[in-house]
Amino acid sequence: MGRLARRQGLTPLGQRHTLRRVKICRYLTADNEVRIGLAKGDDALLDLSPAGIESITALLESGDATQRLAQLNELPVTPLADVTLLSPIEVQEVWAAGVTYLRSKDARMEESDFSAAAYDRVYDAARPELFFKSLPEKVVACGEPVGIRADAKWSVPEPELVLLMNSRGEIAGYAVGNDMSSRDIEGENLLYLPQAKVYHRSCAVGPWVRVGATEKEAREWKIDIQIERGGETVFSGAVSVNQIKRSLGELRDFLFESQLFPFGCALLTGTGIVPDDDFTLEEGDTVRIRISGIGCLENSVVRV
Ligand code: DO4
Ligand code: MG
Repeated sequence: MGRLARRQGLTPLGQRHTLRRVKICRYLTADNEVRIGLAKGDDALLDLSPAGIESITALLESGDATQRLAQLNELPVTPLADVTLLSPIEVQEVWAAGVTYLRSKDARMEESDFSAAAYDRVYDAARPELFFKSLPEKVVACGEPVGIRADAKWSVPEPELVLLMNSRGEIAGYAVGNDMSSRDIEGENLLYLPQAKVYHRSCAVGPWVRVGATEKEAREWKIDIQIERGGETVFSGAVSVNQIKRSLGELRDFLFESQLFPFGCALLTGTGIVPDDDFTLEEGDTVRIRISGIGCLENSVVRV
């Protein structure tokens, strides 16, 4: 929990979670109603609205999400095929950490002589790189297209573990994220980072939020990515979350330092997978990112 949150009288809960492998999502019913669902097997959801659970934010804020979900029974079952999955980011600012894996540092040092020293330095520095990534309403859901900038020549997806934190800074959920990036713009000058990272359709998160997992458990997950073009896989890669240099708690602590997030916030934790330098995304590609403990985020690519 950050200093400011403590000063505002927000207290940590310190609940022990008892349930395992609990995944929730936000979805739209056939009648266009937004609901929160609990995954039931691979192809169905339990509608949580009769239990009074109407937002992911409130559930994560309660600090006892897994306990509450464990006590539920007799909920309506909805086939996944009958709903539209929405982004789980309701009202949270979305931030991102950078250069948290060795692969990311190396790729960025190769991409730019001009900025190489900055990346080298931040990888080993006490303070991590943290940048603002997206307003909540701009986050792209699973199944919607992510964007490549029309004025960029070198665009890549960045498959990342996302931390969902409540206002007290508790890591209450985990999701799959894509920090879309324009590498030529970023490489030209570090001061262009916001343009390389923050543009229309540049951030995708979802569809699942895994609750009740510890950091130790999250570090055992594997992230993998597959990019398809015209029915062929043109890039695939994988990394273990455990290869991240910093602890997740450390990233959270820096983000919450001298900062308040009244509704909590989301943090993409950096990429450990970077395609070779001759690879760029094209319009029409499909990007599929999986994290073993969470699920799969799939998006097509459109030029914006
Ligand atoms: O400064 C560059 C951004 C790095 C980044 O987004 C990452 O490592 O994932
Ligand atoms: Mg990134």
